[in-house]
Amino acid sequence: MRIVLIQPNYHSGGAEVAGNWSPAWVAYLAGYLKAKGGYTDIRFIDAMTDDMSEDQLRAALADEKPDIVGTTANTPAIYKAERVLEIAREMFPNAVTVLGGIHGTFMYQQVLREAPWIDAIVRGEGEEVFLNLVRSVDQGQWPDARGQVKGIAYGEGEKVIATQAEAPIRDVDDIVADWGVLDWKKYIYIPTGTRVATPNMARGCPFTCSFCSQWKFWRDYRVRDPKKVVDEIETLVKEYKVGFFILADEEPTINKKAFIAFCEELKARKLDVLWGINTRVTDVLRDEDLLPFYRSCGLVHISLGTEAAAQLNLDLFHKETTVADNKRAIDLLRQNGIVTEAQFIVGLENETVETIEETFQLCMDWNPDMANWSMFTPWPFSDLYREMGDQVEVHDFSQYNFVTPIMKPKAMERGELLDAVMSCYRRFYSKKAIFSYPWVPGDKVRRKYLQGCLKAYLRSAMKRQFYNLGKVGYWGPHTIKKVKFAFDRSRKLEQTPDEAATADWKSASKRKQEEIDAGIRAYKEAGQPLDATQNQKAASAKVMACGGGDEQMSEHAMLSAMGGCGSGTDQQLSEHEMERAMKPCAKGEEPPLEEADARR
Ligand code: B12
Ligand code: SF4
Repeated sequence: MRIVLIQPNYHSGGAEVAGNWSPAWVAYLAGYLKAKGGYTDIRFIDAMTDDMSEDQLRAALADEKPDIVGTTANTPAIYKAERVLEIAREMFPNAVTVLGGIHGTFMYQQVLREAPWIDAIVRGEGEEVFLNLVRSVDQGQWPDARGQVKGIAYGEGEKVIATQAEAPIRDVDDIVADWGVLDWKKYIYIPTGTRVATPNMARGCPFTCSFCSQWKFWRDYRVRDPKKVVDEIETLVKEYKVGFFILADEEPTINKKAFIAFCEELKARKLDVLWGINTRVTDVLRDEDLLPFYRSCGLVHISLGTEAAAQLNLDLFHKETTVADNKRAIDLLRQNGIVTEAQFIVGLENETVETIEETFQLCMDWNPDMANWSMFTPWPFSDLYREMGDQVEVHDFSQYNFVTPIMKPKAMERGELLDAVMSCYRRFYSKKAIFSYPWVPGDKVRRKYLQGCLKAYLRSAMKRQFYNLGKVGYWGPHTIKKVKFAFDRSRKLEQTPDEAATADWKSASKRKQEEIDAGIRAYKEAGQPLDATQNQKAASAKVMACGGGDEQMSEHAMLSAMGGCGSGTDQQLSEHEMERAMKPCAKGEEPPLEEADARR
């Protein structure tokens, strides 16, 4: 069985400008197929890093003779991914073509209609589903028995069939990556000048930010054994000479115990590696005393989802943080020698030149080391889309990339929005380049790192790759009117993923919400308090249903959140937690957590 995996050649001048990134999906799928299925003949073509034309891809594929060709797609890469599999179909009509990743997971109906040459879409977490699909092909049961492979979607005549969703992998320690499938010399991170990887410690997120798709994708929050993750990192460092990694996790710090155990283990092994994470402001505040320890373990870069300067938008995004929290978190990180990166989302309907300027001024006041301004991007499968979908005019998904203004604010042209964002970057980084990065006192590692980041930015700006500036024809404020985003207006959203299509796609928070609803109904019907078990279920349900805040809750509530769906624990909850759990959660409403803590 030969399996060929391909990273489609999609570029958009955002996060990628920091270097060439090694794709984790390939390593995790390859590792699982080998360990669990004994499938060892796995090849990888990185058309993105090698910036391959279609002819080059054909040439690379020519000698492969694959039985299965798999590719990946987030939303903007979808058309490139479809094309990759079309080429594979033309070249190897008998090979089974498979698509995985977030976009197809939710948009499988549309994708299968526009790309009927795709034999199967693997929905959600890929390892177990892909293994079963590969086995089915290997055992000659494909395509007749494909309906028995859980977690896939495929076309049958005019119909699109989605098989029952596969459960998220319970024992995540079964997931062992094989990073050896990559050609490591390609993957260099510019800020450190070393090889870079994105290993995965935790999957999923217990929060439910309305603009985000990740918590839905992974469904349950699960954490791998920190020791095993460090084993993986040790292999990355010693065997593949990786000098920098970013945890690919959505939320690596929410399970404080696991994160501390991870740091301790990493420190004990004395690996020569620096690393970074994306996390939430609230976790930084929670771990104020631990920040020096984190830094001593090599954690040099924290990217914070500060998202919006205006409290209004923080509430809209269900971020459950405040503007004041954001400033304090950045101060704490700076004091502890950790590079801080603040991320802002701009370009909502109410955006104006003035609000962007306000965001900028606030950012200057917070004074992070780095900042980025992403264009609000309305994933059709996000919750926020339900509220604002009718305002979305552009359905050319190739431009859903955080750097293109998909939404046009009422009072701004798209070119103006891009210009306002570029003005933020220009002013922010010129000031940093002159007054900050060369003078970072004492800390050589941090200084070198920041100068490396600046180099990466400048390099992509010079090549006009940053934010696709060359492609759209932006050369400064005088070109605002000439900027062309060249949206393909013929692209339509065929349908938003409907409830029926995703009925069995239950994220932990959705299931918990159902439990709460059932609990409340039972309470109302019975006209009396619930028994202990019912109470407990409702309380653990509450942890996730509100979209966060649980890290300030009791250890007990935290444990139930970590247990994922319905696992619960047998500990009793305080009366107050019960009450709070039973209270229906209005949008944006924060439960009175401090009060609960004070009582305890
Ligand atoms: C690392 C990363 C990158 C790296 C990518 C490295 C690489 N080549 O893979 C870099 C920095 C280059 C990058 C760039 C971009 N990224 Co990015 N990135 C991430 C990040 C942080 C982690 C992804 C990851 O490795 N996860 C771990 C792996 C194991 O998970 P996975 O990729 O989902 O794969 C699993 C399944 O999806 C499935 N699967 C995936 N592919 C396949 C294929 C087959 C055949 C099968 C069977 C299964 C399968 O199986 C895997 C194992 O379970 C995520 C956020 C997050 N925390 O997840 C954002 C994220 C994926 N990025 C995102 C975006 C938008 C972008 C950019 C457009 C931003 C920009 N303008 O720069 C570009 C697009 C670049 C491109 N060509 O795709 C979005 C996608 C959202 C969406 N709805 O599509 C995310 C989710 C961030 C977010 N907050 O929304 N990114
Ligand atoms: S904290 Fe919010 S934005 Fe971040 S991964 Fe979780 S749900 Fe998405």
